[in-house]
Amino acid sequence: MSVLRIFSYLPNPRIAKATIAARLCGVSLEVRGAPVQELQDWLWDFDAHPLSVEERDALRHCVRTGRTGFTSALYKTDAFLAAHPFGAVPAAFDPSGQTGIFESNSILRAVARLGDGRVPLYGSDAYSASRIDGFLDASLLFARDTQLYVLALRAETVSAGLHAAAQQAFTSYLSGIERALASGAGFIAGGTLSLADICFAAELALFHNERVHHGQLHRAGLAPVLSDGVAAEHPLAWAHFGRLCAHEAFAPDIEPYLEAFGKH
Ligand SMILES: N[C@@H](CCC(=O)N[C@@H](CS)C(=O)NCC(=O)O)C(=O)O
Repeated sequence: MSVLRIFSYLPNPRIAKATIAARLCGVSLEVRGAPVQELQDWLWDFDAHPLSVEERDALRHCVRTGRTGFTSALYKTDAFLAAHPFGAVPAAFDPSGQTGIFESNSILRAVARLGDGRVPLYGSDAYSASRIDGFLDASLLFARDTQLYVLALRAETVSAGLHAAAQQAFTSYLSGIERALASGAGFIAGGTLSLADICFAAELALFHNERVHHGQLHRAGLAPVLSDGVAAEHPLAWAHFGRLCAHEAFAPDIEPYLEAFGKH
């Protein structure tokens, strides 16, 4: 039986954080969702499902304007918004549907806690767990600026300001990861694979969206952030990303996702 239900657009590397951790911990997840353009015709709820025409008519009162990444109206139930006050996906629920878990890093933490004892992905004590939290917090800062950039690329509205913020966030995050790996311990937060590595791989995979927008960047006189120079500037981080992508727990999610953007 699944111990967590997650609703999202698919594929989504942020949901891959949870599915990778679940593979490693032996936790069973239920994933519901569809490609991003189809979620406007889905019920955003614990019982998420594609809506029939009749249901859409009956649920007009649930229609809300999308805020981030969605320009269409979305059918979010009151129960969904009670469980997920920020109204975003990925959206996870406990088996009763009463407890909503939001933010992909916290959904990732939930999987690790549910699989506790099998693989110590979330540290071995308060200190190591908190160090992992630090990497997850740093990744969220990276993710915030790069989300705005990737969404603007998709909408063909990228500006020099958004590009500069993404470049700054990218360099700052990758520099920290590079320094962490320079200890030689083998993984980002220490000597074993942790949530910090899973989050890093998923967020960097997501950033590969930039690759299909090189034409737009060129027309705007902007250089790709994810350029050939990244491997030279951040060699440890880049090699670690390559190793993680090939890892048996990561590959089922990350490899097909990256294939859509060409080889990394
Ligand atoms: N930092 C969040 C990002 C979640 C997020 O912003 N989701 C957007 C899609 S990219 C969303 O659900 N938007 C709903 C809306 O526009 O109403 C995470 O990692 O889970």
